[in-house]
Amino acid sequence: MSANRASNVVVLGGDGFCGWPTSLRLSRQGFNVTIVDNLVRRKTDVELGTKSLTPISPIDTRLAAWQEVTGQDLCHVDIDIAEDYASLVALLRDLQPQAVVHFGEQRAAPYSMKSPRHKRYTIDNNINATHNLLCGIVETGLDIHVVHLGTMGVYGYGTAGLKIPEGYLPVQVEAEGVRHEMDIIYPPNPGSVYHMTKTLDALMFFYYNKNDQVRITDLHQGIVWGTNTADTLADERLINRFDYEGDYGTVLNRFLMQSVVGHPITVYGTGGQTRAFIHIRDTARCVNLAIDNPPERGERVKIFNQVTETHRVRDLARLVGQLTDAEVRYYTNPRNEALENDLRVENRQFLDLGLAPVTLSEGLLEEVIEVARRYADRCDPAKIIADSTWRADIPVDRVGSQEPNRWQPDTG
Ligand code: NAD
Ligand code: USQ
Repeated sequence: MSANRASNVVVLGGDGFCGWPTSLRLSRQGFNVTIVDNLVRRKTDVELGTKSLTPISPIDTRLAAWQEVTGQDLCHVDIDIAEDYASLVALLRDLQPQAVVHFGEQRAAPYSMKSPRHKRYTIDNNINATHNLLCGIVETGLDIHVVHLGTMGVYGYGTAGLKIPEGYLPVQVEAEGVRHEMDIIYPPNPGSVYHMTKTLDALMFFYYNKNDQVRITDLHQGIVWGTNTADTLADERLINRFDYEGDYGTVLNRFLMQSVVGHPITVYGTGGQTRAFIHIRDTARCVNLAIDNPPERGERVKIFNQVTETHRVRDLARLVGQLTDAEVRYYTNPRNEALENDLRVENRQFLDLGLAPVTLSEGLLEEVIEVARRYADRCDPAKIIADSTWRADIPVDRVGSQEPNRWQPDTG
């Protein structure tokens, strides 16, 4: 094991859907992993009257199981990183981590649009969490690499005919007859209050990198699907969470779960949205690659598009429908988004670092279906339809129809 491998890594939000399998992978790779998580996601399940489709163990049971299975220690510290700045700074001073992986934000777009309280919580939580981390690193004077989980949603999902570049757009401007070439941050175009927090995070990264030379990698991740990794499968108590309800459930996992419990597949609008996807196993691999390939001090924020493929929502619905004989239905879109979009994404950097992507295959879809089947009795059908809408004038559609739904809110 190299000295590098023996280093401390802090995983903010390490009890969550992406953070848990990533923490396990990093621990298995030999990093000393400390999970910082205030367990708010578990409390949100209580608020929403729902629970993970998979029976996730309490955090202490998870850690004990990992110790038993691998002999590796994983620690958990309960800090609200948005509220308790002093404890976060004390932890950084104490551990002097090589890297902090930052998953610790409210990540559901529908939850962020539920009510003024949810909008304000999402902004307060996510912006303070990221700013506390950056400010705290500068206060300690430590040279810590921040690896942040951002989103493809910072770009919006249009392409203007080009592949969405990895963070920076080369432009030419003409001033007083002289041509200048420069890279600008790709114009932000958030589609929800949640996505907006990620565009604001990006601006904070730009500033702290410029002013204080904080080393930062921002991973613009697509929609994560799948449930387990080899590590979470090692013991039933290590199982990863599976969100299926209207706020936190994401599209492909939802469609697979719906097909199992006999609910129609809930395509919003025409299903014309094209989105970027990545399997949960690649999430963990990419974060590992990002830690192993940090930017130099003084280098600009490194931005990766953490995606492996793109798919149109209605194509995914058809695929799952054909695989499982489930009915596909179209619902009034609770979101304020385009009826159709094309999406092409540059993702060379991770491929160049050796990522061999896990892409959508029948086998992997079956794997998720199998998990959903095993725990189908934990599903509350009443929680499947999304009841958060992007605007008060958008109706909640609990019935759907067989035909694509082209209704859109008035945008003046
Ligand atoms: P999650 O909600 O399952 O996990 C987030 C974790 O952070 C939770 O365990 C929660 O308790 C913790 N947390 C939140 N606020 C905190 C605070 N103030 N202090 C301490 N802990 C806090 O979400 P996830 O799906 O694992 O997503 C993790 C990150 O990856 C998010 O930032 C999200 O934006 C990003 N991401 C997720 C996806 C996806 O499809 N799940 C896609 C792209 C990007
Ligand atoms: N959709 C349906 N039916 C459903 C659920 C969703 O048609 O039952 C559609 C939505 O209208 C949307 C698309 O599927 O067009 C994706 O929705 P989603 O809920 O799967 O994903 P999103 O809200 O974008 O958010 C998720 C994660 C978020 C992450 C983001 C990456 O929750 O944390 O940032 O994916 S990305 O989409 O690339 O920006």
